[in-house]
Amino acid sequence: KVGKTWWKETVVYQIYPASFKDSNGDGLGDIPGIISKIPYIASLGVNAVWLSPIYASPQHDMGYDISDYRDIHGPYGTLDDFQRLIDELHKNQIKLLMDLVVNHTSDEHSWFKESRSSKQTPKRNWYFWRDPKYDADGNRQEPNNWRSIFGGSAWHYDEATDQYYLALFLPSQPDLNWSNADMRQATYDDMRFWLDRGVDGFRIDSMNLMSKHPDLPDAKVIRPKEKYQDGSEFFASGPKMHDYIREMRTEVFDHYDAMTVGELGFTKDEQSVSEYVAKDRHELNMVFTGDIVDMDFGPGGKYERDDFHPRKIRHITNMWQCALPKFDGWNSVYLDNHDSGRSLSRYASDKPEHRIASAKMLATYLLTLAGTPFLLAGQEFGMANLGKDYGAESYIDVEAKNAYNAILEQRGGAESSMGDVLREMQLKARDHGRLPVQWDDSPNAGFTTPDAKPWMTINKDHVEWNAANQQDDDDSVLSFYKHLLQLRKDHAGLLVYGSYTPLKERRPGRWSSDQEQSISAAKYDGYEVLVSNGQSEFADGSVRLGAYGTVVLLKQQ
Ligand code: TEU
Repeated sequence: KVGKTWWKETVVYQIYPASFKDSNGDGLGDIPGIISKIPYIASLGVNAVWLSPIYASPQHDMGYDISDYRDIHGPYGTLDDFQRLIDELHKNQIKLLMDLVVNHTSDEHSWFKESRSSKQTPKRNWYFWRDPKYDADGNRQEPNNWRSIFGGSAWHYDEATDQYYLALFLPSQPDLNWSNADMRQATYDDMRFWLDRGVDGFRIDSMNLMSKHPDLPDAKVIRPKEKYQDGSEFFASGPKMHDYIREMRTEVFDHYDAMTVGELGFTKDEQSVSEYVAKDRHELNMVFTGDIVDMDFGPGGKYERDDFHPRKIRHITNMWQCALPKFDGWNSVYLDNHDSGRSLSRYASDKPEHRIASAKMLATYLLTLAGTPFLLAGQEFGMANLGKDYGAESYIDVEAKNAYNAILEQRGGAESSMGDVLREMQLKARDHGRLPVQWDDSPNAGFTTPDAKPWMTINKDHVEWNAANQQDDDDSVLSFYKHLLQLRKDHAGLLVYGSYTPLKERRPGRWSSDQEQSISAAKYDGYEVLVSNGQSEFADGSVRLGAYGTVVLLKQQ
């Protein structure tokens, strides 16, 4: 009943270019490095690569701050390298998705330079410029009280023209004003530039932030002690959002059969999400909602603790798996990306005694649900977060650093009071998702030459946990992934196009994943084991699951 298309049958492999493979010994991954690993990528059985940004950029946010949409960041390679990458991937029947970051540009983009140059330039209105406000004492204030996603005010004063510009992420990432039709057309041209070169689609960054409430009203004051407040009510899924997507589709995507996946922060309710992906709306193929990766954020933000419980994953999963088919919408399924810690360390266990079973359990989750799965390079052989010796001063990502410093300031500068925050960083910080890929057990893990200085810490556990030493081991995590990826193809009717019905919740009480569970029910008579991670037994119609156990049962025909 579900319509068949290539992007539903696809499994996407996310490559973070800085961390994948360095070909020239400068300690930074690059495009020739990715090309050299295409045989490995093809051997996994994935059919698409999502490449995080490789465009020209000053790299204040690892390339999510683009200064030229039509050029490649020098240290990553050239446009010719990029063309070779597309062609080589296509020869191996692998599609290429680029990261489309058009909610904002870098402040070094020529558009912004021109925009900030004077109030009269036609590009002034390509960004958000507003006059200061003044308080009763005549002190200059920001135009509204919105907090930036990376901390501090979302507004930045520019002396040259005595106005503020809006930047929801870093000050060096000014937000584009999508209500300007000329700006939209220029952006569509940039998209065509890549699609004309053979790119197969886009992961669209911060998609739902593109339409803001036209009046940019003050956010409700939820945390009175803080100067800046969460304004997402007025900048996420704003009134023109769906007009922009439809225009983008008819102007660009429809002409190329391009696959689209929109990243939706803040928008999590069934109705709003369905408006992006319901088939009859002709908008996006699928979206990323953040509810699993944000599941254990506290009310004060990412680095505050909220109870994590496996039941939450089940609840969120059941919700989306059941909701989107009602609208003929398609799911995306992911546990890992470059904005978070590794799922193995966050949601399961990277302890030696549980690590293999945990990684295989998460693999089973990822690759047997309804929807298009996305995995982050390294996940397929069980990469984990950095350990406790990666201390506060080690973190290099701007998000974790800003959050740490803001909380430290609230606590009066007492480093000794920061233990709880550090624990959350060890689980969730973006540094962990950006670790160089551990290809082998050599110094620098085969990511770069042994004497180079890698741009990012290499996890010491690469000596044991790497792609090379799992290659020929039938029981390895890597072999398990390959097996599951093959099963998805062999059982596409079920694993890709099948429907999802949650089992009744049997155990309302608290349980944890490292305890044994047993599920017995006559209804499993006549089933056989399709997948098991070695932590399950199935006999006489009943299942026993050990710690982090998983099993897939197939009804015998
Ligand atoms: O992320 C959007 C976003 O909302 C994230 O900032 C997220 O809230 C945060 O990382 C959670 O820890 C996208 C990109 O994925 C991210 O890497 C960029 O920094 C951001 O946009 C700005 O382009």
